Amino acid sequence: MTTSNAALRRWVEETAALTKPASIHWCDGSDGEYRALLDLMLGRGDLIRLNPETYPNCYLHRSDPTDVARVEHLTFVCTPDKATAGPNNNWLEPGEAHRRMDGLFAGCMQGRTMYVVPYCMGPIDSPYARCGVEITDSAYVAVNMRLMTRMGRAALERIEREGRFVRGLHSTGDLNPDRRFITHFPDELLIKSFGSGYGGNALLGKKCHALRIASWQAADEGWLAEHMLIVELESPAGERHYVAAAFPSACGKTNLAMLIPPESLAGWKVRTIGDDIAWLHLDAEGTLRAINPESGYFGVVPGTNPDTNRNAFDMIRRDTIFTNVAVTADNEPWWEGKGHGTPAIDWQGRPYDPANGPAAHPNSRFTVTARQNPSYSPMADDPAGVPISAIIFGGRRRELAPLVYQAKDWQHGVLVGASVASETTAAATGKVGVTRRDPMAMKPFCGYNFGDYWRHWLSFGERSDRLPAIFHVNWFRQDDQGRFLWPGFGDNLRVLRWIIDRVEGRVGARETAIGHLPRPEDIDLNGADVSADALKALLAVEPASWRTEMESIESYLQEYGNRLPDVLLEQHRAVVRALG
Ligand code: SAT
Ligand code: MN
Repeated sequence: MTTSNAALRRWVEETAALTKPASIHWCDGSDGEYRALLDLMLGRGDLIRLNPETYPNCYLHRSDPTDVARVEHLTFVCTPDKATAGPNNNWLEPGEAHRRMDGLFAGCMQGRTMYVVPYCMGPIDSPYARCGVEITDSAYVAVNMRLMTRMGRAALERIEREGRFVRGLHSTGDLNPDRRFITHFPDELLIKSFGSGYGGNALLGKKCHALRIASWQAADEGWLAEHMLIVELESPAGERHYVAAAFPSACGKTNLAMLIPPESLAGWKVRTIGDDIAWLHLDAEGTLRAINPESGYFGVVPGTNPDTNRNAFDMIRRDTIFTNVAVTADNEPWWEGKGHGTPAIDWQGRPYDPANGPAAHPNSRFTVTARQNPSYSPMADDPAGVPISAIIFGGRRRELAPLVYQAKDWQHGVLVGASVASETTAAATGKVGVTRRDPMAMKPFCGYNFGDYWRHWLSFGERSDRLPAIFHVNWFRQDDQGRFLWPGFGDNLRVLRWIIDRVEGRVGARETAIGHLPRPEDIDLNGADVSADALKALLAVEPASWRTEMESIESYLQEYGNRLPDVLLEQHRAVVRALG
């Protein structure tokens, strides 16, 4: 196979000349190709077949133990000018970055197959979708890209029609952490990633393309590329709403996108459009419409069980690739919080010994096509996307942030998004549980200066008067004994209901300095295991703590200097004044 697109042909030739692969394979995305790649990896021991009776067509991949999460300190945005990348990114001068990366890539595919993986982010016939090509020497990447994106022939045909695509060059190299770099060249629509075979470092369609490069394209073209799930909610009366919600990695996006209504809210239907990324465009009427650029999920495994997320639990019973989980004596995948079974072999392939830590890596993942999701919404394939009624920001915070509040308007909502803070998780290497600012949950993923990004967000306020309302939620509040105050999971629908009622103008609110909060009677607790006292604590706004928080937000925002839009500072001052 080859292509009629001369730029792609040339790039493949140049890359082959640099990396010197033994052979080149153009991925067509067929079932036969998928099976052949799985067989190849099974033969090499890169994949282990799991119990074919209980987990048909499921496989385990163990990544290198040093290569189990995104590496933010090794991820770079290489714009000609450092200020364009902003204080939110690591920066390398593009010439220097190319030299360093090309040095690593030189000869790195000797004896290996080079896969050329054309893919489309978004429904193949959507004007909002964008294509890319990943060149990789990893068969694991190729099969994951097939599950996660619209990969293969149809994508290549679209590239040949449009002539435009993002280039992503990837090699696992020798997996030496000292020779591991993930670099982005936004104005060349180019990614070069070396030395990792894991998730967001290696599946370049996901965070590298659909967020870092796409956020840059979006700023230029007037849309938004966001780290958001998209969920469809249908009330018992048949009223439908679509909500987009941004949370940092491993804070429950997949669970919220696949939520199962509690028994007391029977009659509600919740369906998934996407679980990680949303591309948002204004249509001709000024409605904000969202597509999910992905077509599969790369979800956190630990904690998945029939009570927390029955949909996900059932979804990963077949045709799933597991990465870094443990296995039982019956060769079933096992993870902490599975609810049954015992691990025999840990995620590193050693006999399980609790002294070595958890059996499954805390950032172990499943890769599965979205089609297998019992709550899949066919609207995920609509080329026009879905109209968004509400945008939600959230983080993982044991204190301060209430269960839910609504921003006063779009401008205030942008400040609320810019102020998001969250405790770090195992999705990235580094210390877990440290609270850091993670604006719009995009700290690791915004491909340019946050100051300019917030200005871009604010510009939507001038372009439409039909924008979604903006909310902030926190499912992770704890009491002084460290117990969660809110049950989360299915019960989060109680909060989503209030949000929809606000959007529809059906419910009042308590006006506070930080925004509009529900009155306790506005959250339906019928059938929920939440005491009146807990709800009171969840909805409290403590002025003294918020004054401290606002000081910390201000010093964070000031890091962006003259790139920081004045409007955000004005919004900030208004909150401080209202706190008294
Ligand atoms: O490693 S990924 O970026 O794909 C997952 C995540 O951190 O959200
Ligand atoms: Mn994510």
